[in-house]
Amino acid sequence: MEAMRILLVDDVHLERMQLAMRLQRLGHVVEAVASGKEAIEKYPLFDPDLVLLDVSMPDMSGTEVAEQIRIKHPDWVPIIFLSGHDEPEMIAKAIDMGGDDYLVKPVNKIVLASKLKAMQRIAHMRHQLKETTVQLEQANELLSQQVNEDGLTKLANRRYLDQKLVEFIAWHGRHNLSLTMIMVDVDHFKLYNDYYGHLEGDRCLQSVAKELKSTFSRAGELAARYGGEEFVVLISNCDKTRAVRECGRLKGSIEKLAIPHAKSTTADVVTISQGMVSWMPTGLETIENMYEIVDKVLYKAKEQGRNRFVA
Ligand code: GH3
Ligand code: MG
Ligand code: MG
Ligand code: MG
Repeated sequence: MEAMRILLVDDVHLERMQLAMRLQRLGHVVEAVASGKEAIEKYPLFDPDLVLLDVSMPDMSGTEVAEQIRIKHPDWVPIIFLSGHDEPEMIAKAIDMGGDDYLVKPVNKIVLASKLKAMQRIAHMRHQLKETTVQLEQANELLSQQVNEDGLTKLANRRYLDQKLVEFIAWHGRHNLSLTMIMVDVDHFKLYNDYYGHLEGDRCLQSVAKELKSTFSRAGELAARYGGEEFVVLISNCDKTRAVRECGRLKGSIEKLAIPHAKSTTADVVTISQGMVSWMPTGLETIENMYEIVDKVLYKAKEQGRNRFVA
């Protein structure tokens, strides 16, 4: 069993020193204080596994101290009361006030050692519980990140995009601001896959996604994987003039990646087509509406020859 951190509280100097020494000899780390006030101050700093608490002290009784500790620190650390009295009523009251056990002074060596052993078990369980809680929190964090992330490209996924689009529509509607939505589709991607293989296709999508992410990384901008080789960009508080600029910028930066595409009839590198809408939401639009509209605009860009954007 591991050593415990024991906070010992007793107003009588000699008793305190003797008990502290015995506890240390048993291998524990002891912080010994003389009053309830000191105990309450030391408690959070020392972070004990066990509190040994004298019942009768002049400034503040042990039961009052226990009560305070229980209120301030809901994480349950065992408290053993120490007292010269062994009346059943005293014992009952001490337990009622938040104590876990009661030792009568002078404390018998064997009784002390075995009660400490019992408390060690509790300390051990508390430590394990803490560890498990930390692990659970970490797993939870990872999970909530993964829930919103596309596995291949690490962009926001469709689920997250849908959620943000709902929020954006409502927010821009309320504030009378324009919202821009761009749908991006990789040109001749089926031919790319057929010629270079699916794995190379995945790498191509990752490169395009990375470029999207760095192009739209400011506050109020979101790049997400809509599905397959299609992506959606949302830009908050962005009118058509700026949106046109953004589309042009993206068109250029994807071309500049210079990913060879031997089978494209549009260019000899991978290109994208974009459909863009900028509008002042009424707040009543559904996301399905908006995807449908922007998809139709994208289709125009495809029809007009690809590697372009249509607004
Ligand atoms: P267009 O220029 O008209 O967009 O033609 P396209 O070939 O890009 O469009 P189409 O919809 O015919 O083909 C899209 C292809 O994208 C088909 C599908 O296999 C591929 N694809 C979708 N998701 C993935 C993926 O995660 N990885 C890879 N490698 N390919 C994917
Ligand atoms: Mg006392
Ligand atoms: Mg497509
Ligand atoms: Mg395509």
